[in-house]
Amino acid sequence: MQRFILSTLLLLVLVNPVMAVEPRVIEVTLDSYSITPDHIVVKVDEPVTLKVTNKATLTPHDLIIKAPEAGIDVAIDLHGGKSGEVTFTPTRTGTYEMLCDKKLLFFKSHKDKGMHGVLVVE
Ligand SMILES: [Cu+2]
Repeated sequence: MQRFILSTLLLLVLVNPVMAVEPRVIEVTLDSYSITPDHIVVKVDEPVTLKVTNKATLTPHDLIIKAPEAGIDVAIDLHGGKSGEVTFTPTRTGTYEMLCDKKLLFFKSHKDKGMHGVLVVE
């Protein structure tokens, strides 16, 4: 009987939705000059991990999403071939710009060359 109670308690803990806080993992690839996917949809109050890889051989790229009002403050700077990740929980619905803000001297910015997209929180 005690064993039954213990296993019932364990089951309750396991199915408790409050315990289910594993972030959703989304893979993002940076390249010269693209962000893939360039349209990411996440849910408000759902933790999300962005695993970001810079596929370019030499060119450094970064991923910037600045929306502190929505709990989002992403800035990952990656040398060619490197990966990094960031975890956050969006707190407000909306559409937020993501981009690479690199720019070399008088050349066009990476954003202008195509490295931009949107993070949609719904
Ligand atoms: Cu870039």
